[in-house]
Amino acid sequence: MNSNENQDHKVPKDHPRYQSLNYRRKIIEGMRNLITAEAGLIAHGRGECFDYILGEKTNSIAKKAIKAAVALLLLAKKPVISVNGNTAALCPKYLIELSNAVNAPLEINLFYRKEGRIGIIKKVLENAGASNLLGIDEEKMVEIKDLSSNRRIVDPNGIYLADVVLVPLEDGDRSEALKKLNKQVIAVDLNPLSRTSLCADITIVDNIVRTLPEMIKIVGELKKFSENELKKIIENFDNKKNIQNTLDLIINYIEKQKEDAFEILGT
Ligand code: PTJ
Repeated sequence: MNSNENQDHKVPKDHPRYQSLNYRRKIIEGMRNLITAEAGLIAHGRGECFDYILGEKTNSIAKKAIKAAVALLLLAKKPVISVNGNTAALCPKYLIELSNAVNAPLEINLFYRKEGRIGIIKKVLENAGASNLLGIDEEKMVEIKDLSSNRRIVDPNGIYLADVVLVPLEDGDRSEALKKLNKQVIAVDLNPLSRTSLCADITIVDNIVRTLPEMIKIVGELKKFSENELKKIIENFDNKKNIQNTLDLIINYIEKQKEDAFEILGT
């Protein structure tokens, strides 16, 4: 990247939307460095829009899903965390921390398999401290059934064998294919209406940059729980109800924003 481009994306720390602009910068730089797909910018923008109407914070509904997700990961025999370009660009260190905390390897799994992307994402994760990454050795990869996108290409020791898969920022088809293979799916998706959100076993409607640190914190709490206590958390979790509650939260948030806007407009 040349110095002009660097300057273009420098965000002043006192900017009221510093954090949001900083994550944008990471996605843009990620695209220039081949970490993020071009479409990753559009996906990020869609996510920002949903985050906006969720109040840009991890609400109590998302926290319930996070707790159930952590319980499921701790109970899993072969959990795997799927990594795409956006997550690698936004929060590589948190991915590694969660992977270590719940003993779930990271598997690079891309929708857009542009040449060189896997190697570059591997480097990003390794520079952030990862080891034993899956999804790297192209020659050893296998395919999962009923899926025509590139996400069908999986590691024979990872997603292929996994009982629980954490899929952040997905694109629909794969979650359905994983479900058909009797795997349990945990989705992190700011859009509560996406196909991924609606077909996952546990849907965390939240921004991945906030979800991962929250998950890591909850692992610390739930690690002391017995197997039965963890099972109880999952039994008491109702994904359908949680998504309905999220939609109600969005409706209420927009109603409130409408009132506030009318006040500003003086009507
Ligand atoms: O790196 P690749 O090649 O694997 O491609 C990754 C993308 C994200 C480009 C690919 O999976 C894709 O096109 O995804 P979609 O269909 O755009 O879906 C992404 C979903 O993630 C959308 O529902 C967004 O609202 C949501 N999303 C975007 N940013 C975030 C997010 N959810 C949580 N946290 C975010 N930061």
